[in-house]
Amino acid sequence: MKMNSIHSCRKLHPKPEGLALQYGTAGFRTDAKHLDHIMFRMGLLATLRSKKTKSTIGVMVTASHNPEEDNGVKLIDPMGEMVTAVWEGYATQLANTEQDSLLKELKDIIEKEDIDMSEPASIYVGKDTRPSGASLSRAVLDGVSSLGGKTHDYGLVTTPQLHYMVCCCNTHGCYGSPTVEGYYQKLSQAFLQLTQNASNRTDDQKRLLVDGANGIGALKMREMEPFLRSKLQVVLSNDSSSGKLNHMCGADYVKVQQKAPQVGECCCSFDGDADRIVYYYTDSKGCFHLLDGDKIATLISTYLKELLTQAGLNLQIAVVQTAYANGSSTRYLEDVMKVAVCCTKTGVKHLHHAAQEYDIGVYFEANGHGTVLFSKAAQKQIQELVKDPNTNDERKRAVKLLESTINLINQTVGDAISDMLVIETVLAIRGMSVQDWHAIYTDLPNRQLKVTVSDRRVIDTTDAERRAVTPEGLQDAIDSLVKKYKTARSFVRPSGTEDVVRVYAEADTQENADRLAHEVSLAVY
Ligand code: NG1
Ligand code: ZN
Repeated sequence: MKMNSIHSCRKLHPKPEGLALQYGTAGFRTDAKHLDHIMFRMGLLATLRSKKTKSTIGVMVTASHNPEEDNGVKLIDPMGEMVTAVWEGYATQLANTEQDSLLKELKDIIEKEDIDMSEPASIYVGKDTRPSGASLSRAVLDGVSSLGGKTHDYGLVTTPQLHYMVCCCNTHGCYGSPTVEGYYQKLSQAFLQLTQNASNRTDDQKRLLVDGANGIGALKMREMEPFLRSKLQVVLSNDSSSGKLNHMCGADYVKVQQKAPQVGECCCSFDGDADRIVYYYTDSKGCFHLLDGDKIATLISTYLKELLTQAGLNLQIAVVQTAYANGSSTRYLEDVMKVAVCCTKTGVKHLHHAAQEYDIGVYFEANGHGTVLFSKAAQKQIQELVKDPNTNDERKRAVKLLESTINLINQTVGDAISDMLVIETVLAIRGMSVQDWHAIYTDLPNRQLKVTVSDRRVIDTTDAERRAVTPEGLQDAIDSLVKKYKTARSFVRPSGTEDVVRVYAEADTQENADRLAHEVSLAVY
């Protein structure tokens, strides 16, 4: 065990005294200036997690949709999932321990988890395109080597690519090959196979404007394009390293500002680490129309439900949403589609776990982060039906489409590139335009605002964050404001990634949604 080397190495990554950070909705996230010691310590923790699980663990250096000056880090568990809540707790403890107690804190975790330090450790590291990424990922690598772990530095990759790679490694290639090329091959093969079923697509239908948020998604889309053999013509914008990451572009900008950074009939935007996607278009009158995570969940679950019926498979499908899901989407899914809908707290780890409870769990946050999970049993039934010689042609076609769709989906985490290919496939197979898709249901006008308060943690929530428990009186105030409007709903919650309180409101008109959001913001102060 090389614990002694920590003594010397830790001096290179000192913790500023008194600085306390928390492992939030998606890891640590703050101004990159404050993160050097966090990265080193997450390298240490990932090594312990690897020894404990006897598996490869991922460490992704990214701050997703946050401004370019920020950065962050999150750990990826063996199956490509987010690390467990207990280890999130260790991460916070280790991050906030003052320099002279670092070794003691590590020993505590080793003891509590009964970790055999003679086990080998293997860590996959990746980063997005932020300028701070290079030195911060070096700090992670330093942390791993301090405990004698082995690293594979993938350099610039999207967050979902690193999740995919970790899963491939720990399933010994069953999920695919753990290389960026393996990822492109797996997804493109499935996409080409699926779009063969929609041979009459016009060139216009194959053309898609992609806003890369000036981030890693643009870079990786360019790498992937040749694999798609012109079956999708991607026109990239905000793809330069000179443009500022997430600035006036990207999925978060489009969703929250409800504005298009590019004008066209069929556009989509990735976020800074390419794990989120939203679609939109501008109509002939110049009006902007958004197709967010709720619309994506509706499109995909409708397609899968139809295939299940055609294949004669009795598998339970459900959609998992959060409080931010537009009320119209929930109503459409439950009342028209007759699909079970479940609501969890914000943060993909919550949605992911809820989706694992079903044969097929489609989960999407309204902001466009999501994927589809197929249970092992469901995948087995689908594979067996493909091979069954007694399956008639109609059933066989449906079940083969299901099988290829599974290969097209990155089941480890929401993935902008994979989701984009799934959406393009569904639109092609169903012969739908983005306008047809938009018309499935009409969103309730809504508004999201950020409020800065001295301590956002005074707000505590319940009921999947839809009601505030503290401070006293806040929920009553929200309730009485909501009552003034028709088909209205509003809630507040502290953000887990920024130092703000988020306010959400929806109502019968945009003016009323804006007014309600503003009034609720004033109640938060
Ligand atoms: P916070 O900052 O906790 O609201 C945001 C998003 C989440 C999730 C995380 C991780 C909203 C309202 N919140 O979390 O959905 O994507 O970032 O990136 O969009
Ligand atoms: Zn992201």
